[in-house]
Amino acid sequence: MKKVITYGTFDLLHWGHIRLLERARELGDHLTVVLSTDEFNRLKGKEVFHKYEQRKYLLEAVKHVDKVIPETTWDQKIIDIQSNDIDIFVMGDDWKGHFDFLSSYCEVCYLERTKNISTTYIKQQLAGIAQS
Ligand code: C2G
Repeated sequence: MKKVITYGTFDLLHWGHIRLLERARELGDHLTVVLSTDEFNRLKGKEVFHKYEQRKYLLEAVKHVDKVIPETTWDQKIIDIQSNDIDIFVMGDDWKGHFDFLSSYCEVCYLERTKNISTTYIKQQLAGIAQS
């Protein structure tokens, strides 16, 4: 079984996220999503709309996702890869180069980020509607 792993906040889950998850899952037979906790998002400087349990619930309903575990620090990736017998680490290419060091432990794959959609864009559009 070829096991894939990816990381993220996945707030206000949208089709750019789903396309990433779909393509990541297609690289193997099992996809683990390591989901940023609310505390870790504060460290990342991200203000989330949906809390961790809600984001986890949404991701677990996605057919491409097999397992969801928490991301609490920047430094857990090697342990996650080793303890979950991961073959491929996947991120969107906005992270290109940042995780190349993981190639000592597994294949590292950056997938093209989906254009014209982001959680920030959704929030901005909704804020505009609310003000109009
Ligand atoms: N993504 C994408 N296309 C978009 C938006 C996001 O492909 N339009 C991808 C990102 O590249 C990332 C994943 O979806 O691989 C999750 O995106 P975020 O929730 O924004 O994750 P991020 O805050 O980048 O967290 O340790 C790594 C961090 O936890 C990554």
